[in-house]
Amino acid sequence: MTSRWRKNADALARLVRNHEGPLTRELVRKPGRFGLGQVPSRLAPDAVAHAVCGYCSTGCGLKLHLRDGEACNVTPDPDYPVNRGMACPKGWEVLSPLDADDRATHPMVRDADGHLVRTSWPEAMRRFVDGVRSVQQAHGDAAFAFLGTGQMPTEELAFFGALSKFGLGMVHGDGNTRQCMATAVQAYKESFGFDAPPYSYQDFEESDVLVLVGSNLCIAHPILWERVCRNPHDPDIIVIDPRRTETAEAATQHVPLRPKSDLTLFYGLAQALIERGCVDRDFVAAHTAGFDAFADFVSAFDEARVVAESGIDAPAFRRLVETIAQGERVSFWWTMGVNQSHEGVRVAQALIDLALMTGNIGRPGTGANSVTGQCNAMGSRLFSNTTNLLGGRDFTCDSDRADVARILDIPVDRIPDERSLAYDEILEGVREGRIRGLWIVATNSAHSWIDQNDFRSLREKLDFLVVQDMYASTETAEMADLVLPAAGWGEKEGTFINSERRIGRIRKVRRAPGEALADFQIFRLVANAAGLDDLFERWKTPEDVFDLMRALSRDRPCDLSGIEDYRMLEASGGMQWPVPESATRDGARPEQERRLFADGGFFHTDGRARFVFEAPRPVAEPTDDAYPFVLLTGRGSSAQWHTETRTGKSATLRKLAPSESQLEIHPDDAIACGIEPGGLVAVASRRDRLVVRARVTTVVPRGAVFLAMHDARTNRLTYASFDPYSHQPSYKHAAVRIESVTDAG
Ligand SMILES: Nc1nc2c(c(=O)[nH]1)N[C@H]1C(S)=C(S)[C@@H](COP(=O)(O)OP(=O)(O)OC[C@H]3O[C@@H](n4cnc5c(=O)[nH]c(N)nc54)[C@H](O)[C@@H]3O)O[C@H]1N2
Ligand SMILES: Nc1nc2c(c(=O)[nH]1)N[C@H]1C(S)=C(S)[C@@H](COP(=O)(O)OP(=O)(O)OC[C@H]3O[C@@H](n4cnc5c(=O)[nH]c(N)nc54)[C@H](O)[C@@H]3O)O[C@H]1N2
Ligand code: SF4
Ligand SMILES: [Mo]
Repeated sequence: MTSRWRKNADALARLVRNHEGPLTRELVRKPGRFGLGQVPSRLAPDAVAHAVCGYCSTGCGLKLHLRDGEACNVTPDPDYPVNRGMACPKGWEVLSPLDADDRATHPMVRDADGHLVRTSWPEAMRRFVDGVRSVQQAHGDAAFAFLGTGQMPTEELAFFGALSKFGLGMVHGDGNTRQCMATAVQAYKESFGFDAPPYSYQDFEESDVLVLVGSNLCIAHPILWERVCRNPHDPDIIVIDPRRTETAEAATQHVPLRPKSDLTLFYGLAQALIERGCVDRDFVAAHTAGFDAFADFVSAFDEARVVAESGIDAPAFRRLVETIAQGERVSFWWTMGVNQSHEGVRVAQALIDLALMTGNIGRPGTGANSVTGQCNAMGSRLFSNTTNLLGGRDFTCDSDRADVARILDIPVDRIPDERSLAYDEILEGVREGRIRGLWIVATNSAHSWIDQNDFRSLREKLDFLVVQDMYASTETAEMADLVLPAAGWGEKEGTFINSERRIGRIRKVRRAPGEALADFQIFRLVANAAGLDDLFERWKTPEDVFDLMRALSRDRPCDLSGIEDYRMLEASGGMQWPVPESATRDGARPEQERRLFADGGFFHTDGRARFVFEAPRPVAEPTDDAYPFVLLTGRGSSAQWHTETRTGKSATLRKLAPSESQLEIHPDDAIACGIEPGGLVAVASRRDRLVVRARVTTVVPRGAVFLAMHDARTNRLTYASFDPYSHQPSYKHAAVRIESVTDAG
C-alpha cells in the first residue's frame, strides 16, 4: 500500500488509539484497508480514469483527469456507447460537490443536551450496535428498519441489504427507489414475468415514432434527448404531458392531457388501434396471453369518452392514433408522470399493452420502456435485498432462500421468510410504534418524502435514528441521533446499472475528507462491531461482492456471470445484462447495444407476456371549490438534482438554475387570482401554505400549477396517496388554492 496519502489516516489512528478493540485495531494498523486517506495506487498519478456519472440513470461515461493521483478535471468520454462524448452540466460539474464545506467529516452523536457532537468511529460503532440491539431487545428484531437508495454502487447496496437482514436480523428495509421506480418494477413483473426494461438507447435513434409519457427528457435525461436528436429517420416525437415542457416544445406533437387521465387515454388509444386493424395478430397469438379480454375491456373507451375525460380535443386524439398506426417502429417511453400516480402500475401496463398488441417490442426502435431515475436505481431493484431477495428473488419462496443461502454460504434461517414492508408501510409502522429505529443511507427523506409535516411528526416516535450521508447538513442528518460520514461518488469503487441495463464502473479518484469512509467500509465496520465477521468473511472488497453478485445472478434474467471482473467491464464500455458465461467464453464479447425479447420469449413460465388492465380510479384528493388547482411537482432544471445536497454546492450549477423557486401558473388563472408575473403568491393545500414567486406561463395548463421538488417546502403541500400495487407516492397530484400576497406578506 502506498504511504503517500497517509496524513488523514494517521490523524484517525491518533484519534482511535484510546479505543482499542478488534475493530479499531484494524483501523489503526491498516487504515488503508478501509480506504482512508488513500486513492488507489493502481492508477498512475497523472493517468486518466474512466467512470460513469454519479447522478442520473443515463449513466454517461466520464474521463477523470488525474493530477498527483487525484481527479482535478472531467471530460465526457467520446468512446463510451451511452453518451459518445456528451455530458450535461451535472456531469461536467460532478467533482465540485466533493469539496463542499459541509461535508460530513467525522461521526457525530446527539449528546444529552440534544446537540450533534463529534465522536470517534469506535464510539460511533458502539452507539450504533447498542442502539440497534436495545431497540431489537425491547421490541423485536423487526422493530429496526432501514431506508436506502438508488445512488450507491450495487456492491454497497447488496452489502447494506445483506448486513441489515442476514446479519443484524432486520426484516424490513426499503429505499428511495420506492419514490421513483416501484411502479415500473411492479408493472414489468406482472406483464413480463421479471423486472426487465427491454431497451437499448440505440432504440432512441432507430424509432420512427417516439412516444414520451410523463417524461421531461430534455431536463431530466438531457443526454438521452441528445440520442433522440441523433435519430436519422425524421421521427415523430409525441410528448404526453399536461405541461408544455422543454421536451414538449421540442417535440412534433404535444398531447396536453388532463393530469391523471392517462389510463383513459391509453385504453381509448388501444380501442382506436384495434378498430383500425392495427393489431399484430401473429405476435399476439404466439407470445402473449389475455388479449381478447383486453380488447373486450377497452371497447368501452370510445373517442367521446377519451375527449371528455382527458380534455384532449378529437382532432388531436385522431392525429395521435394515426401517427402510431402508421409507425413501423414505435417506442413508448415513460418516467415519473406515469410512475408517481395513484394508478401508475396500470398506466405503465397500458403502455406495455399497446406495445404488445402492435408488435412493437423486441425489434429495433420499439419497446415499452421505463426510463430510470437515479444512477443506480436498476442496481437497487436487483440487489438491494429490500422488497426483493438478492438477484430479483422472493423472500417468501423456500427455494429462492435456499439458493441464496447456498451461494452466500450462510445458514438459511438468517434469511427472513417474509416480504419487507414498503417505505410507506415502514413509516406506518413507526406511527404505530411497531418500528422504533431507522438506519437511513444516502437518501434525504426529510425533504423528498411526501407530506413532510406528517413525516417530521414521526421523528419523535423513533428511539434511534442513524443517518449515513456525505453531508452533515441535510434535513435528515439534522434530525439524527447518530450521523455516519460517507464518501461519495469519486471517492470509492463499485458499479452502477443504468436505464438500459448497462453495468458501468465507478472509480476512487479522490480522497474522502476527514474520516469519511466509503459506505462499503462503514458496513464492514458495522459487521465487525456487531460480531458478524464470520458471516461476511467473503465481503471484504467491492470486487468480492461483485463476484457474489455474479453467482447470485447466474442463470437468472439479470445474469452477470459472464463479466469476469471490473477490467472486462471497463474494456467493453460497460455491459448490458444479461451476460451469461457463454457470452464471454473464449474471448467472445456480447454486442455493445442489445435489447431484450428479440425472440418473443418473455419471463413468465409459459414464455408469454400478459395483458394487464383495470378500470380507472378517481384521484385521492380531487380538486374542489376550496382547493381548485392541481399541484404538479417534478424536476426544475438540468442543473438541479433532487434535494440539492450535491448540485447546490457547485457555483456553476447554481448559476444555471433559477435563483429561487417559482410557481408556474397559467396567465388566465393568474389574472383570475390577481397575480402579477414575478409577484409573490401563496400556495396552500390542506396541509400547509407557502409563499413563492409566480412564473406566469403557458407551460402549465389552466387549472394546474407546478412547483419544482428541489425546494424543501414543496413536499409540505403534497398529499400522501399511493399506487396500491407499487406503493409509490403520487407526488404529481394534490389539491391547492392560490392567493396573491403583497411583497410584505
Ligand atoms: N436535472 C435533473 N435530472 C434528473 C433528476 C433531477 O433531480 N434533476 N432526477 C432523476 C430522477 S431520480 C428521476 S426519477 C427522473 C425523473 O424524470 P422525469 O419523470 O422526466 O421528471 P419529472 O419532472 O419528475 O416528471 C416528468 C413530467 O411528468 C409530468 N406529469 C405530471 N403529471 C402527469 C400526468 O398525470 N400524466 C402525464 N402523462 N404526465 C404528467 C410533469 O408535468 C413533468 O413534466 O429524472 C432524473 N434526472
Ligand atoms: N414533490 C416531489 N417529491 C419527490 C419527487 C417529485 O417528483 N416530486 N421525486 C421523487 C424521486 S423520483 C426521487 S428519486 C426522490 C429523491 O430523493 P432523495 O433520495 O432524498 O434525494 P437526494 O437529494 O438525491 O438524496 C440523496 C442523499 O444521499 C446523499 N449521498 C449521495 N451520495 C452518497 C453516497 O455515496 N453515500 C451516502 N451515504 N450518501 C450519499 C446525498 O448527500 C443526499 O443527502 O425524491 C422523490 N421526491
Ligand atoms: S445526463 Fe445524467 S449521467 Fe449524463 S452527465 Fe448528465 S447527470 Fe450525468
Ligand atoms: Mo427518481
